[in-house]
Amino acid sequence: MLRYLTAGESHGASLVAVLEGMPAGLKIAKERIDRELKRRMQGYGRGDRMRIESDKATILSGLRKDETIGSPITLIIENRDSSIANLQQVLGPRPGHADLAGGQKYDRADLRDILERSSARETAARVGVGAICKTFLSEFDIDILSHVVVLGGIEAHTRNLTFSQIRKDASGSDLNCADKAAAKLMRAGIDKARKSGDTLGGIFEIIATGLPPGLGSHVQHDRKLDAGLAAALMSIQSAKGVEIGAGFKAAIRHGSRVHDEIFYLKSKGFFRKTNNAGGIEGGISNGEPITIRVAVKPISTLRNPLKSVNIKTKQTQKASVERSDVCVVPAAGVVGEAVTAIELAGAMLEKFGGDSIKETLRNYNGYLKQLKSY
Ligand code: EPS
Repeated sequence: MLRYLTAGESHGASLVAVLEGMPAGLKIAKERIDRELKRRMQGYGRGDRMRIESDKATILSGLRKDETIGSPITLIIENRDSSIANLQQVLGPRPGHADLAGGQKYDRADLRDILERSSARETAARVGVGAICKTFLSEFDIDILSHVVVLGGIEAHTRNLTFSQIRKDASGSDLNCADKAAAKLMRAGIDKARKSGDTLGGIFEIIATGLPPGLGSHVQHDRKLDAGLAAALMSIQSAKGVEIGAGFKAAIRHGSRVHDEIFYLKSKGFFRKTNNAGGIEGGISNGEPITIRVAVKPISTLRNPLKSVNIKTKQTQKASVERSDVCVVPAAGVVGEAVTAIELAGAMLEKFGGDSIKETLRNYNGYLKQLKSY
């Protein structure tokens, strides 16, 4: 079983993650982890914190000579801004943030005690864990990308692009968007929102390729692959909706225009010409790419703040203003890749097991052989 925990406050000493269940014998390149951490910090519309930090991971346990040894892997990412002890108290909860509900739940008189942990800074730790899981998935030629498909109401036109075209075009964009013309309009939207002290949300898409059919299961609610992925993606700060394949559009079409017809070629095995199911049927991967879209709300810290109530005096006041971003959709996509990688690595290990990569690969190859004669 693959599991992980993160710890750390936004302005505490550091972020920490412990990942357990990764088989032994996997070569980990620290540069790959740092590259992912850097990607998370980028994106037009990010705030000043990203100019302060330069996220890098230190691995404290679980590796010997850059190779996993089966024991829990501990990652630590230091915060350059670790001013938590000196930060002023927060009394005006921001609508949309965890401030008020968290303050009530944990009975804190200073909402900083809540926001320090609810901040999306925590996602740096998850991106570190995700980079290790991506390395694991590479052993099976499973690849994951994210790209921005909507930002501030502007839609990117990418439906006809292949996986590699999207990767190429999106990675050259400071918005991780494969449609240049749309990205220009999105950037203008971010500039406008910044000027008026407002924020913007959007939608990112995740595509995962190279998956075998058979991950997850229809037999029990908590073994369904789509349910696990949806939970993982919904757990990203700012996520407000997850749709798999055609998602909400499938609800308004006839069945004949939704379900992906089945074909067979001896050279290819079973395959589809459409992928409205988004690669998952009955909670099981069907061998087609997994496609998921995640709706990201606008950041809830507004420089031109909304109405709120002082939790001490109960007087109406403006919500508190913290240093923040105008838009985090591209960064949220990088986090989406990470949590998808963690979920898929867990599903691979559930199906194929193995305490060493050699064993997992042997089991995997045996299954592929079995599928060939199905
Ligand atoms: C973030 C770090 C935070 C914010 C942002 C994301 O740093 P700070 O609060 O010091 O500016 O920039 O957090 C939020 C959007 C939020 O609502 O908390 C990060 O590392 O991703």
